[in-house]
Amino acid sequence: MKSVYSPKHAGHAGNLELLAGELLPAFEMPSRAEFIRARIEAVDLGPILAPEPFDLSSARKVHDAGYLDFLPTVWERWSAEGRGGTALPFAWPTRGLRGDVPPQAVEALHGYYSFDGGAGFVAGTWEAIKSSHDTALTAASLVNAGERAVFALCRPPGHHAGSSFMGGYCYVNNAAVAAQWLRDQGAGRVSILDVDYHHGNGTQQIFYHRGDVQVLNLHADPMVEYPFFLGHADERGEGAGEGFNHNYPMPFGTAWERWSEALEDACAHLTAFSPDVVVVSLGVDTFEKDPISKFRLITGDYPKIGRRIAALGLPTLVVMEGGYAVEEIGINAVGVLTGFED
Ligand code: SP5
Ligand code: ZN
Repeated sequence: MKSVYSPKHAGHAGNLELLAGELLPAFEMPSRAEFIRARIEAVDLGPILAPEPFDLSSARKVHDAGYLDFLPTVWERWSAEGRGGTALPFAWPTRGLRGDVPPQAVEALHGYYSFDGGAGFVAGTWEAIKSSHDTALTAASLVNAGERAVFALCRPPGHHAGSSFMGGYCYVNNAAVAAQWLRDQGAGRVSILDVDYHHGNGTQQIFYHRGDVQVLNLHADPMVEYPFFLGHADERGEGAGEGFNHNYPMPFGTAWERWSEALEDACAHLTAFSPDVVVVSLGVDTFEKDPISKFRLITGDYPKIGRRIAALGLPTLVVMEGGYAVEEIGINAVGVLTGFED
């Protein structure tokens, strides 16, 4: 299987996140992508290609213009205020406040376009975001050109980013942009299968009213786990999107037996939708040793995920999302990919 990777992810480094009452070094760190890259080479999965530059025209169809235009300016505006460290918001326009007036101050606009304190900026963040976007679209273009399955080693991840909000380490929703790009190239229907431990709230929000992109999400129950405010089983899509969103919230401690039943059900819905192409949002934070998560998948489970998805028999783009057990992220993520090679 071909992979796409850019070294520009590494400029997004040393940032902090606001997590459960503490300002901590972000769990989403550069070594994640390097461990995955090293594992691809170690198992000789296939060639690792550099991304081609893509314009933001498909991104503009899934993200608001004001939001997308803000992203490249954050660090510049933050540092122009004489600030260093990590640009992070600390105020958000919740219920009862004005959500229709974008403020001027950079830290306020950052809050306006965020749902948590988990999407900070340092000097290299925008370059990394753009390279991650290009990585997803380059991989999508290879699938569009006839490859059976391609891996986009995206960093930063994307599935928490919605049409006008960042959060949870995510800025541009790489999987959503890729799905839109594939539609723009002529795919009639696209399914996004999100197997990250956390609900892909951004992806769900982006396609919630659309019937051309089906969204299937397997994740920890948002009653007790981040992102908390979306991802319940009764969220089924609205309007033209009604019936095309499927959520599988699961309890802490979920292991392969229960998780794989949800995957089986999701695959049945996917097959019934009969998409032209599948986009997998691949998180391996379902792993038993993940430092911020509470599922119990083991290393041997990941190739089984790959084999099940490969058995759908559809052109597949695999987009990297989360996974924070850095030492094992390569073996687990690439384990899914090797499931396609059997
Ligand atoms: C892409 C992705 O996987 N983003 C995940 C963002 C998660 N952010 C908040 C996680 C809250 C975890 N709470 C437990 C703290 C353990 N010390
Ligand atoms: Zn996650």
